[in-house]
Amino acid sequence: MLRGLQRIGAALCVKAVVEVFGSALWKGCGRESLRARETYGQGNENPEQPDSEDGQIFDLIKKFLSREIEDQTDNDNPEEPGNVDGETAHTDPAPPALSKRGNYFSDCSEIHTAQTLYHTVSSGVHKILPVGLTSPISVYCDQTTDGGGWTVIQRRFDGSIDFNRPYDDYRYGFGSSNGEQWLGLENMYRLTNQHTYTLYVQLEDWNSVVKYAKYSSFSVGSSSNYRLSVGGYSGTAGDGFYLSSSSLKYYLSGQAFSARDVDRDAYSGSCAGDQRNIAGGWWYNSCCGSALNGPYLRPSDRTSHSGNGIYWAPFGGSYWPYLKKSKMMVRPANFKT
Ligand SMILES: [Ca+2]
Repeated sequence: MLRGLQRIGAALCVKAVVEVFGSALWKGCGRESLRARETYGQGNENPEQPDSEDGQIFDLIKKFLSREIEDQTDNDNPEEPGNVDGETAHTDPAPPALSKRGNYFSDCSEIHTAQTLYHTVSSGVHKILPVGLTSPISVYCDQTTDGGGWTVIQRRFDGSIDFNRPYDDYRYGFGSSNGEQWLGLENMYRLTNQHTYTLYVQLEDWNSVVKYAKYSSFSVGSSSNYRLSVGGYSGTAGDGFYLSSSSLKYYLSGQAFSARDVDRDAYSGSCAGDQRNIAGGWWYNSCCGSALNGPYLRPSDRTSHSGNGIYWAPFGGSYWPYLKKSKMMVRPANFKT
């Protein structure tokens, strides 16, 4: 906790300096695109450690949370057509090049820690700035499931966003942080390389049966192919990455990411491109026991040829092989609930 406070204090002291000496600089910070093209590959400086009293830190956290709440009134609306691909119609000038992570938390676990201090823990949309990005990204923070602190990286629940997209969309992200979303491989890479992260996959079928799969370690590799690294399954949904299965063709840890226009799977054809039962970008092998970015299929869509939808093979149930909701989210493995 002390280390967390020091980190948050460091972040907020820099913000305080900005507020005092450059409040006008905040005008452009209201909204940012999910896309990381402009920040991709750039590093960031860490703020200097402050020499703060706890009281000062708490006051600064309070100010920060007030700012976050104000920002939420300006969030993306998934029902606005212009926001479907994650872009916004906002016309404010681009954010100033402050290039200080100190103005933002690095993930939702830090926000949970700050909210806990003020008994204001709640789920919602925030902007975070993982190490390696120079512009903040908008994410949904799940602060209730399994102790909270989760940064959502994939979320589907109503089929409002089309997930049948080319590789570059998967690379830079699409959707909206308060709706259905794919956060983007580049953002996932930056996020999950800050610490050792845990992955929580929450799934729900059309009978409202909810199950989960939790992995003690999870990371997305760098831009060469965004390899999946995952281990330590526990949960109720079964291991959709097939980490302990004898079915090696479904073993997904270590696999590169493929999409309909980029084939990096181990199959002679293309799992994402020409398999009738599979669609959507994923870390395919040959091919998979899971594909959470598949087409959004409702029970009424079911035919003998409808194939897989949001697919997690070991989930089972009446509506196998497709699900109603999926949510993938990460938090540091050393997070204390
Ligand atoms: Ca192939």
